[in-house]
Amino acid sequence: MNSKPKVLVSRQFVGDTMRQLRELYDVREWKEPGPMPLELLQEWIADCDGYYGSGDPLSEKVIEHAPRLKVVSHVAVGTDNIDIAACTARGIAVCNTPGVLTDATADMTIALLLDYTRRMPEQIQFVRSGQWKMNTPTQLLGTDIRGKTLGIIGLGEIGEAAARRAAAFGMKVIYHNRKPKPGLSPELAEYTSLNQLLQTADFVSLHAPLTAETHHLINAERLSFMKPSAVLINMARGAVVDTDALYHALAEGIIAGAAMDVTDPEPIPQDHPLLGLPNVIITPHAGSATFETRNAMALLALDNMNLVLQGLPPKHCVNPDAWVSEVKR
Ligand code: 8YV
Repeated sequence: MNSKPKVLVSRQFVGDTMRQLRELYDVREWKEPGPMPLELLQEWIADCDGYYGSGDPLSEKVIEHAPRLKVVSHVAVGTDNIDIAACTARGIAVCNTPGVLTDATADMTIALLLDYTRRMPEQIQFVRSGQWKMNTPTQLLGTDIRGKTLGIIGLGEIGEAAARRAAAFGMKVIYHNRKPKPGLSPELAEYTSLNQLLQTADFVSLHAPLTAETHHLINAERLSFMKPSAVLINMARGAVVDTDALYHALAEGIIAGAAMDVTDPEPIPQDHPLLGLPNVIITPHAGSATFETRNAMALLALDNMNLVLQGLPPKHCVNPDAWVSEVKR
C-alpha cells in the first residue's frame, strides 16, 4: 500500500522541484498547457492531503470537496484566488512564497516603465520590419524618466524595491498605502493621499494585493484624476483596475498609456479591445518569471508543504489560525 501523502500538483514547475515532488509524494500532476478544468480540480483534490500549484480558483466549493486537505501550498505571493476563510475554518494551512520574488517583480516594473517610455516594442518592430534605413534625429523618440514622478500604490516589499530602483534612475517617488509605511525614509518615497498621488504622478504603479477593498480601486473617476500625460503600470492584479473604464480612459486620451503585466480577464483574449490600442503594452503575468526566481518560489513552496505534512509550522503561512486549529492534527 502506498503510504505517501497524496498531493495535487496543478502546474509543471522548473528545476528539481518536480522530481522532489514525485519522490516525496503520491502526486497527481496536471501536465496540460491550459488551466485544470474546475470539475477535474474538484475531482482530483477530493482525496489529497496537499495542493501544490498556483492560480487555480480555490473557492469554498472546491475546498468543500477536499476533506483530507491539510495544506494549500501556493507558488506565488498573492493569494486572492484562494478562499482563505474557508481554509482556516477547516484547519487547512495556506502557504505562499513572499520575499524570493521581490527583486524580479521590481525589475519587471522598471522594465515595463522603460519599455513604455523608450517605445521598445516599436523600436524592435522597426528594425525587424526593415524600416531602419538611416539614423534620423527625430526617429521614434521616447521620454526620459529622470526627473519624473512615480506614484506607487501599495508600497509593500515589492513596491519598496521598485521605489529604490526608480530613485536610482533619478525619479521622484511618492506612494500611497492605507497608512504611511513605518521606518520608510521620506527621502526614498513621500507619503501622499490617493487623490494627490493620482493628480501628481507621471507614472502610477500598482502593487497592492487584490482584496475587496482594492477591487476596481482604479475606476473611471480615479482615472479622470490622473494627468492626461500619465501612464498606468499594473504589476498587481488585473481586477485592481476597472478594465472597461481603463479602455475608455486610454481610447479617449484621459490618460496617455498603460503598461500592464496583469489583466482582467487573464489571460486577455486576443480580440480584447485593449489589444487594439497603440498606447498599451501587455506582458503575460511575467513579473516573477526568471529561472532563478521561479525556482526559488517552487522550492520555498515545497518546503512549506513538506513542513505542514510533517506536522511542523511552515515558513510562510497566511492563515496561522488554521495552523493552531486542531481540526486536522
Ligand atoms: C504568479 C504572482 O503567480 O506571486 C504572485 O502573486 O502573481 C506571480 O508570481 C506566478 O505566475 C506564479 O507561478
